[in-house]
Amino acid sequence: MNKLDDIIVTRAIIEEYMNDLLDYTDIDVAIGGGGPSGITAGYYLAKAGYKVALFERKLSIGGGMWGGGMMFNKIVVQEEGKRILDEFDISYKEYQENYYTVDSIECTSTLTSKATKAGLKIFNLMSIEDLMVRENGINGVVLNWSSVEMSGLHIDPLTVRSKAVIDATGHPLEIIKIVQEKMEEDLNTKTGKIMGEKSMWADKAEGKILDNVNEVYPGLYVTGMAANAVHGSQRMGPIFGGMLLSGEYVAKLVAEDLEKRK
Ligand code: 48H
Repeated sequence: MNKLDDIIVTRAIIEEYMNDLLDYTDIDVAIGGGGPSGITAGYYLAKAGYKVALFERKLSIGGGMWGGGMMFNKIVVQEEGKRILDEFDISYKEYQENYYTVDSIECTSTLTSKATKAGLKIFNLMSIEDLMVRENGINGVVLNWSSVEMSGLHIDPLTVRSKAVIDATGHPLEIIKIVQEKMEEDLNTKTGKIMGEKSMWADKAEGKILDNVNEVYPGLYVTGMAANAVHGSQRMGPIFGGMLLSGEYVAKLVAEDLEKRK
């Protein structure tokens, strides 16, 4: 083994991380939440050439996908979602017509690996605690370390500018909640407010999810479970086609918007 210097290891980590963080202070798209919908959105946006960062509160990426259904680490994907599994080269087994089972560990880790290789930058252990707002709507995200949030220490956050923000925070739709609490204008939902998630009905929930992906406030898009929750649709349990497809679809909407703004 070559001789090693502990301080070079330390300097390498600090310098490389700081370089990344500085490089991502002004970006095209900020995604809040690293569950399946956020990672998929990040993959397609990065693949299309946008500068995109995903901020995830937890240590691990993957949100609610690792645990499958009630800790049986399998998920189900229906026919329509299969082409996304193929895009990522994730294996699946036909259980019966229209129902494919997927190993949730392979699925989560492969989504993450392919997305980061496509150019998605992931910052874990950071929470979006607020938004940067200008006359035209949302212009960025306000971040703090999750450990600061968890410890309740009074430490001011830092801000990243982005042309668009995606709420992929799942059931609690945390970013949209900030907008509802702090902005005076209505949200782009039927009632102008958060309509709230309804009880389990997989068929309805999956049938509605792509209709629920939208620009819910100027500059702020919603995908994944948060899309059904903001528009008052059902939950779907451990079937994940809608999460993957809504990630792909929100990426398309955001890319179209960014092209128009050029
Ligand atoms: C940074 C944050 C913040 C914040 C939260 O819950 P997720 O997996 O989200 P989706 O929508 O991609 O997938 C939903 C799916 O996992 C699920 O729960 C399903 C299908 N449920 C159906 C049912 O019936 O129950 O991931 C969201 C991620 C998590 O990792 C959070 O830690 C993270 O967002 N997060 N990250 N800043 N303010 N809030």
